[in-house]
Amino acid sequence: MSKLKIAIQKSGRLSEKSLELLQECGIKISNGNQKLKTVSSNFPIEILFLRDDDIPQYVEQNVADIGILGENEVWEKNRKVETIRKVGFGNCRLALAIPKDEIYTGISYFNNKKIATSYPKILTKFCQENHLNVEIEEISGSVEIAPGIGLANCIFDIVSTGSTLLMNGLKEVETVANSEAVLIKSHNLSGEKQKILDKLLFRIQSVIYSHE
Ligand code: PRT
Ligand code: ZN
Repeated sequence: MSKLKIAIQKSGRLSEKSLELLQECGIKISNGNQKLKTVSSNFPIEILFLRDDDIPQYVEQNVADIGILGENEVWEKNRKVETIRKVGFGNCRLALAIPKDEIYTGISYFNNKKIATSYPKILTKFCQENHLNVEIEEISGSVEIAPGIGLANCIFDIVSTGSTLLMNGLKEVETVANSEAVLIKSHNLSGEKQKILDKLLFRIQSVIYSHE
């Protein structure tokens, strides 16, 4: 019998909750996330532990059949995958922030500004929709320090409590999107794998209801 391959984050903010969700679905997982992959002893599933950035590509290419990751990564990577449902954790927002002493004049404030971000595609789309002419500085991490070190005027990043912005002398002025962890699937699942997925989805549904 074939196994459904699920990709989850190896180590990061979504790792523990993703494993917990599977365990709450009654799926026994033995090896933790030290290995690259592991199988369940009581459900036809194989778990692949990956960087969240790579999950959309792997699902598009059928290396994994399904995956759990932040919807922000699904938008940014823009791969051919299907978003099935939210899974009840990982809530955050994508927001624009500026130095706290600046006077914010509305969205046109960003015209001709240099914005640092790890999400250039989402930001480009937002700027096009709002007819903003900006310069986007793509960096892979520690985006919040960019204005302080003179790399950019402002930032576009993930915010959850807002304390990182505060610590770096920034203030949030526009929320561009709300994101949370979602389950995605490949467009080419076999009938057999779809059946396993339906079973899993039924269990996920019950787990999420029981949390509400
Ligand atoms: O190694 P890998 O590539 O797998 O991990 P990663 O470092 O890219 O991702 P990770 O683990 O930081 O985040 C995984 C996913 O969690 C993100 O794609 C979001 O969908 C979700 N998420 C939820 C967050 C946050 N909350 C969050 N607060 N991702 C990042 N942050 C960061 C943010 O970038 C900023 O630096 O936390 C800081 C802000 O937090 P506050 O609470 O100070 O506002
Ligand atoms: Zn990542």
